[in-house]
Amino acid sequence: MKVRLYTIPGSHPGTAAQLMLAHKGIPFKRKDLFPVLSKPIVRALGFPRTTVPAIKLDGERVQGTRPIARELDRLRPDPPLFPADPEKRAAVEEAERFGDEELQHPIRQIIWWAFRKDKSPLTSYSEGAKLGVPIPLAVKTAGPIVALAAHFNESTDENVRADLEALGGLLDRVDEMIAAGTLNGEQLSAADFQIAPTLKLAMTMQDLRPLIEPRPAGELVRRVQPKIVGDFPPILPAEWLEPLRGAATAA
Ligand SMILES: N[C@@H](CCC(=O)N[C@@H](CS)C(=O)NCC(=O)O)C(=O)O
Repeated sequence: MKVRLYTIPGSHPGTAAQLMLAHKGIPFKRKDLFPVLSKPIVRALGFPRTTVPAIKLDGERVQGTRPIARELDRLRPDPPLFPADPEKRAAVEEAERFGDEELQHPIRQIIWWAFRKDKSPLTSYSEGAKLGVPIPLAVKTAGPIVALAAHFNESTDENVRADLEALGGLLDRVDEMIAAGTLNGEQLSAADFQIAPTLKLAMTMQDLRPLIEPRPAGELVRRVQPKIVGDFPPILPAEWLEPLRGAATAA
């Protein structure tokens, strides 16, 4: 099988796709794209939308973490990405939907907000990236790309503050799904591969790492080991972190 994955360095859904391919033991070639520039490139490659991960499987195009999970299971059923039992499968699919639709975006919004304030940590996030240009040059000229990515993702003060207010509740949902055995169960599933990279991306931020690490959510990340690199020194206003820190102390 000839497999080519299009992604962006550090992309959490892009990492989810890589974890699922690895779970299936399917070798693949990865093409890293610049954020924002990825949008027209992915469309020019014939995919219907602008997002990564986008994948060509023997020339067939599949886009989005959830369609990719299903196509991989269809092409190579073993080891599965979903439980065979219908009730358990429904729970995993709901966890996967939650990861895709509710958890992915706030973390994306927070990280682009942070990069707009300080681009210097970008180098740490670009480790291992194959962008076709030297990383120091890419980082040096990243200003307009970062500004556009923050704009497209609506990484405003207001949104990021609201994201941080809601994050405690989202982490509680992850911990509940772990306690119920839907996540981090005996067999890892598409939902684990969906959610762990998003948590890992959040944990690259020193502001958020200590609030996630001690939770069951942190254990899931340690088990799945999503290969997202990066380290962002404290940048979020203490006042914005208060609701999250308060929730961690109460728990
Ligand atoms: N939620 C979808 C989309 C992922 C997504 O939004 N990826 C971002 C990078 S992390 C992207 O490609 N953004 C460019 C765009 O929105 O056009 C999935 O899980 O596949």
